[in-house]
Amino acid sequence: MPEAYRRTLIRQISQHAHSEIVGMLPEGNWITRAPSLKRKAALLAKVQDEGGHGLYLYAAAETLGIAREELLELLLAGRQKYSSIFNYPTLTWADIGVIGWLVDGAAIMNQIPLCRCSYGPYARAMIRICKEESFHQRQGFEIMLTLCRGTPAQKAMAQDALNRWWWPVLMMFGPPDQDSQHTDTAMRWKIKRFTNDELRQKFVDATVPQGHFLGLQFPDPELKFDTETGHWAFGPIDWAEFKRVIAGDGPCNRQRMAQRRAAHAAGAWVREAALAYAEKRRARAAATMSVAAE
Ligand code: BYC
Repeated sequence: MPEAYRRTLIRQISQHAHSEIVGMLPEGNWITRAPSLKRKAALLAKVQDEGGHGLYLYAAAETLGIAREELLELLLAGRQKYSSIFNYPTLTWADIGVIGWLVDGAAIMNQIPLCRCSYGPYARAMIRICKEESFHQRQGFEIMLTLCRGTPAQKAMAQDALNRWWWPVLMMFGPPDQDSQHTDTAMRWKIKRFTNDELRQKFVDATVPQGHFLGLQFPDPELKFDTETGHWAFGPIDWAEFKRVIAGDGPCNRQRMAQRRAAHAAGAWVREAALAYAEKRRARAAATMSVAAE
């Protein structure tokens, strides 16, 4: 395998894995405050799914010859990125609806093509992840539908969440094509199948009618359907904000990393116990083998 291809895959897959793990935090914030038992059970399952996605992806990265421990150290040392979107706060229950509807919706748009990427272990992990993300997207849309059909205060809460999340969600697809460092090679190597701007446009085209169905307004005065191109045209994205967030200066970057570091430290005894148990099993199996050989 060419070294540059391997390094590109490790970079993308590990950042993707970190995003899944850090992505558990904003939603985890609402598990104890979900408005009903049904909502709580669904949210709990969704957050657990994200943890599982992180594990499949770390396992896919390990096939490239790097250990999960090393990748986690890079994340915790701030030397590898995770998605910009998880540095925004979840202020109300409607944010949980918007995360499912838009963040998981954007994730699906980006990840479906990855099911056909040139590296098998990544592509195979993506197949199951995409199935689960599609359930997540629906649960988010259903939360939004309930709020939008509810009281005026609930509808206002849904609108406020859309206003705060819309632009950061568009940034999830990465910088515009002319500023994207990795797109050309990743497309040539068939890791990426579409450019950042192509996926962003597909997402806007799919999502705007859904928002209108909910009776919501997008916080973009320039959003309009272009009959010539057949696409929804949208206003300029604040790329300075994106750069600030990925450089570590978003609204919640410090909090997210502090929570991850604390969770990692608190889990040390579990990792140690698992290793000790594996060592005991290995020693027991070796002893049984040597008795059998005698
Ligand atoms: N946030 O050359 P570019 C999810 C970085 S969804 C932070 O275009 P590339 C989930 C980029 O890494 C989110 N950083 O890069 C959903 C590069 O920096 P480095 C995770 C970003 O790789 C719901 C630099 O900017 N999804 O997990 O060709 C619930 C230049 O960018 C971002 C994935 O990771 C960003 N938004 O394209 C729970 C999908 N955008 O590495 C979880 C797989 C760009 O040189 N990844 N950067 O330091 C991809 O498809 C591609 O890596 C990207 C970026 C489209 C994200």
